[in-house]
Amino acid sequence: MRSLCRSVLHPYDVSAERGAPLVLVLPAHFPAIWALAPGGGAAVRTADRSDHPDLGSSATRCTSSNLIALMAALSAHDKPLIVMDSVFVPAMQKLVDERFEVHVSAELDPPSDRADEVFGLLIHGHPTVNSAIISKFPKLKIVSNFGVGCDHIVTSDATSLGVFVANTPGAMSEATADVALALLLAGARNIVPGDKLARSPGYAKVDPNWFGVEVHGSRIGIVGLGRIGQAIARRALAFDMKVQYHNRSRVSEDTEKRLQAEYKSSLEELLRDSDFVVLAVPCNPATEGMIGAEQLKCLGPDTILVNIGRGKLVDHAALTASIEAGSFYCYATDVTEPEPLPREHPLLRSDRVIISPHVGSATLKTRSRMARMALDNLGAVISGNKPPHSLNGDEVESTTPAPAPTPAPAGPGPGPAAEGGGGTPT
Ligand code: 8YV
Repeated sequence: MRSLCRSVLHPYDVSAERGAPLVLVLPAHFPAIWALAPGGGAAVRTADRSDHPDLGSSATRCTSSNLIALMAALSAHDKPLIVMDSVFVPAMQKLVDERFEVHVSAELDPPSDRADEVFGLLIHGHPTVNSAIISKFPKLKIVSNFGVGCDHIVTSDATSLGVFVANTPGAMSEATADVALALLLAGARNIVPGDKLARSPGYAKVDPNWFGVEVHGSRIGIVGLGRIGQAIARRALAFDMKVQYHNRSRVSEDTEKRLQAEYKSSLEELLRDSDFVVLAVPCNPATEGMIGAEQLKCLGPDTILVNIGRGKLVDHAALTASIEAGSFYCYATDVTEPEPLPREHPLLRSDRVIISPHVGSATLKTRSRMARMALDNLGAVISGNKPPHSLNGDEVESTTPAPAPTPAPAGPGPGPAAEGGGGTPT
């Protein structure tokens, strides 16, 4: 019985000497279990009740026979409960299922009768998370975003409700920079219309006067020289491009030297002086709509504008007008606003537009790294700690009394923390 207790109840605190009361210290996500531990017989008592206000008053003792039922229930509910908006591919979902009990709900609804057991949301498909969603879960501690950009989460709502918002910075920088270059090259060298032409039934031979735009030796203007922007700059150097950038604040001299990057304090000047412009900034109230009609006018007729940030960075009405007027060469983007664009949207009909379906981070290696980081954020909170990558960690910590630490559920150690800092989503 004792070894069974230890194995079933591990990693929760158990002490069971023969003939002595069994002491169980269960974390807050176990309230339902205690209904299964009626009084009588010998064996179960709680630890210091004042430390564990969730424990019911009838949950102090149970007989050895109903202890078996209790343990069976414990093993079924052994893992902390989270809600996901959609599941991962099996290889990644396995990482989640090893550590957590998962309820899947596209609308982010709790499982019936268990709303107060849900301690975390793990969100995958950019659902809106605001106070209305968070309020469905009375004991929610964390919204763990699978991705770096958190523009779909109202972080101020989460903070005021004492809920951490965590993300996965750094995990996808290289993969996303690869896609930025793929879009840039495809736009410059007419790869998409060229592919259509080469497959078309009447195709005989390419017009010898149909040209693309030269990439090597050209000037790239990177808007946002964060992690992703820097990964793009390194790739651009390999194409002998001159690297220029605009940023909220200038990067260190070392970084500028390493990337041979020239700072432009004016966005408009960067747009005027670049053959390729890549948007790699996070979307927030300061950057939303940063490329509007005035900025689009700065682009030259052969300029290619690449967007791997968020659709909302670009005013789509102004963009459509500019594309239709042929005022710059090509808009090559991984993101749109909305996503997807309505099927009748004029941008979908233009040969000057290339759209990849938000796949910047979409490789199994990168997405698995992101999953591990998102899980580490959840695991830290279960252990009573601040998530390693959070947007509001300090604020939530300073307003919330520290929870009694509970042992972290089994699982791999911390993810690639060195890659990512706090809440700067680039
Ligand atoms: C998505 C992203 O998170 O990191 C981001 O900000 O947009 C992506 O990596 C990913 O597509 C999952 O939705």
